Amino acid sequence: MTRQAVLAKRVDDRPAETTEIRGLAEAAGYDVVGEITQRRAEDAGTCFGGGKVDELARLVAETSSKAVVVDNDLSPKQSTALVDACPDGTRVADRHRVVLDIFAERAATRRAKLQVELASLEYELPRIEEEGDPHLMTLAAEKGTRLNDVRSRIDRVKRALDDIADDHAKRRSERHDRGFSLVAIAGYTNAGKSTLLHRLADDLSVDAVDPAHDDLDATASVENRLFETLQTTTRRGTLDGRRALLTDTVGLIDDLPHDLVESFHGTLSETYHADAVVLVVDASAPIDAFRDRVDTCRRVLDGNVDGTVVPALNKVDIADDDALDDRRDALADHWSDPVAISALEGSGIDDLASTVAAELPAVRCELTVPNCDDAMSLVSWLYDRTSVETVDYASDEVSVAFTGRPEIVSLARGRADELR
Ligand SMILES: Nc1nc2c(ncn2[C@@H]2O[C@H](COP(=O)(O)OP(=O)(O)OP(=O)(O)O)[C@@H](O)[C@H]2O)c(=O)[nH]1
Ligand SMILES: [Mg+2]
Repeated sequence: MTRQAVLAKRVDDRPAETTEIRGLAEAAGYDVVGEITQRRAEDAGTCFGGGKVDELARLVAETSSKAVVVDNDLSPKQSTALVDACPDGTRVADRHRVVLDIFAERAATRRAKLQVELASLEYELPRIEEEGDPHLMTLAAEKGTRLNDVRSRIDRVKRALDDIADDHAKRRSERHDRGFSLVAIAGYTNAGKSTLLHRLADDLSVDAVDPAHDDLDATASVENRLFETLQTTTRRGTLDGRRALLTDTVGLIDDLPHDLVESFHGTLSETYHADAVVLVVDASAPIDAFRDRVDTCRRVLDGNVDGTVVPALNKVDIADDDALDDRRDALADHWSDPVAISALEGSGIDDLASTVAAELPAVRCELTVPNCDDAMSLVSWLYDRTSVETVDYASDEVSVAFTGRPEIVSLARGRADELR
């Protein structure tokens, strides 16, 4: 069901750009029928100036809108003031609330649901503290109960999430043990992460590889809509002959409140602990927006990522050469030598795959063992976990050359020693 909404945005100085908040409002299911913007210092009580608030209220009434979507984070007091100024029944949602609404609507897995619930509870807590008339005893008592309910629910949700987070660390190490390198595809929302996942993934279904895990059967849907992806999706891929599991992650966004980022620790931890991170940036974004987005990615990734970050300048099919040079320069402050790609059309993908593959931990090894049944089972074990280059069978010996993750290579050496 679409609900009509008016956008409102206040900026201190720069021009008031509303494309992104419009995208967020639409992703949250609103039909945007009008907007007001204002360039002025923040009013502590109402965010906007008094005249602007009146103008906003009139526009809401004229367009019979049911909601106001504000591209600023409102304090509880500002929120209440805007609700009071607008016609009865108008919902006022700030940027933070809109992002929460989108996440709540789309969260599909238990983990994503818990994460959104946690972020929502943490958003509500200071608002409940603020609301009501404290000198009315009954209200104060009710408020006290609600606050306690919310606080204890926050504790329960955190504990449930901690248990799930442990599963993730275990899952990563199981995947490493099976010879897979882990590659995360990260970046700003709508940059083309899911499109890239489809490009890099093998046709092979992953279910056969790892049926026990819930991130494998979800499809990574591609849509020109912000936050299309709200849970990690993993596919098997072969990068320059290397076995990898590629994980598509939830997009980042400017001004995302810290607790919301925290609450998506599940998706961020896939990025933080991957062997390599492909950072997808949209080269077709206007240069100012491009810089802001790169900065947002830098803040989230810097100092947190174990693996190497490989930047990919995506959507080169719709960016001209001059624009690309500018984007490359803007990126160079943080990440140099991006691979230019079009995830949509497929250009640059092989180059990206080999750049990523070169960053994955790998050791080449040659083993020779006596020709016996156990040698055959060692060879098939290696086929399952490494990329095997050659196998030479002689009457009394078998030689195999392969490249694999260091821990797999040392296990293989141990097995070979047992056969000799
Ligand atoms: N022209 C062009 N469009 C692209 C390219 N890659 C992706 N797109 C489009 O960009 C939009 C977003 O693509 P997605 O792959 O869903 O982006 P995402 O980063 O996964 O987005 P979220 O999951 O919402 O964060 C879609 O309309 C894609 O078709 C590209 O290389 N060129
Ligand atoms: Mg996506």
